[in-house]
Amino acid sequence: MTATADEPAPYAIPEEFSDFREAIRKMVVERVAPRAAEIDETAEYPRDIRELFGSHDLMGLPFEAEHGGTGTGTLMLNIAVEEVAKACASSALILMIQELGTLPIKLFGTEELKQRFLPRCASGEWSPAFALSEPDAGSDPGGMRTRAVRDGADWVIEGTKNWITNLGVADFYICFAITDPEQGHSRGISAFVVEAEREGFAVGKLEHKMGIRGSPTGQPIFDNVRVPGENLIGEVNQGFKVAMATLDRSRLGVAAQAVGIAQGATDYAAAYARERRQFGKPIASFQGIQFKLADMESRTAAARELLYSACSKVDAGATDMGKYSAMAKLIASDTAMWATTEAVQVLGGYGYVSEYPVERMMRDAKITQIYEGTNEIQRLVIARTM
Ligand code: COS
Repeated sequence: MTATADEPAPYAIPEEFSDFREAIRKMVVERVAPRAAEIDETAEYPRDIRELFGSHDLMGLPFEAEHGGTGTGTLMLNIAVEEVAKACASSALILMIQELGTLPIKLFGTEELKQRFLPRCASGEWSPAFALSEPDAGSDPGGMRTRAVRDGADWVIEGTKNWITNLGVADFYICFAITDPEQGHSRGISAFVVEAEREGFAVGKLEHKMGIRGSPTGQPIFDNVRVPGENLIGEVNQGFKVAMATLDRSRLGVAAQAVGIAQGATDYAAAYARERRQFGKPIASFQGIQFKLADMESRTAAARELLYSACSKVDAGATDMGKYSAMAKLIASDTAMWATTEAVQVLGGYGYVSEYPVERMMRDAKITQIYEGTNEIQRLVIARTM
């Protein structure tokens, strides 16, 4: 079904989605939440959580049934991301990257590429990475330096990417490279699949990060990596559009992660305020705390409404999905940063120490305002449509 920008995008959550959400909630409370503090502290990629997601069919959420997925669409995927992020943002990123790193193939790849990569991602066996940014090309990926040169039927890729999620964990990297320097800024770029075992590929510097510490981020190095012509995604020199069309959809994952973090912090602060007594009463009985909690709950609910409605735009193929996903990402991430900061305030001194989860949530929230396009870039994307 294709919808235009003018059509409203009412979303309804089908009963099977609600049932699935309940099952995910239970799994998160029992299996993910107890691991969250440790994942943050050790900064180790949680392979056990990835296996858990695989065994509960979560890794299949980004994919169509014909490629081994659940075929349940964007709304269900992001409901799952939100539920996981309530307890552990690093674990939510496992699902988000499964979507971000495969969308280029889903949207633009040949059937051969789809069959080669998507089913093994849907089962959870493989995980991808999306390699667009570079040390000198963040908000402006059109200024990238990585080059790919044709050599017979192959392409040879040379360059270094930066801030790449899943570095060292990914089985393959979607690498964007300039294939025609004559075309100028943001043009003449192509997208390739580069398997991690290809000669010349190396795992470079890994970052020490403020948040999402259970997810490895860093510099993949492509030192004259040779890939066959079949690894080109979409048409040659059309890679910038592959990247933009991907981000138009994947930014909803960041929005969902942010809504989850905001709700997780709100729920924790509310429960704490009912237990914590000062001046002889639970602090939840003070209006100063009540107002904070009411605002946190309301703003998070508003962000969720925008997220779900943007997801239904993507599922309906609406022409203004990019604008809506940018708006959802902007509002949800600002809400997450604000709500987690308020949660720390509600907990006071306890909020500031790692024995309680809200300081981790506050650190995790910050990246949602930055990655998959800073919120300044989201405003630019939105303003261009007005
Ligand atoms: N979908 C499809 N095509 C798109 C598009 C979209 N959403 N947005 C732009 N394009 C196309 C344009 O139509 C243009 O095509 P033509 O060559 O046929 O004219 C081409 O891409 C270049 O577009 P434009 O000139 O608008 O590119 P800019 O360099 O001005 O960049 C922004 C635009 C700022 C939107 C882009 O650089 C951006 O999204 N930056 C943020 C990157 C980001 O999110 N990084 C995070 C990394 S992933 S963690």
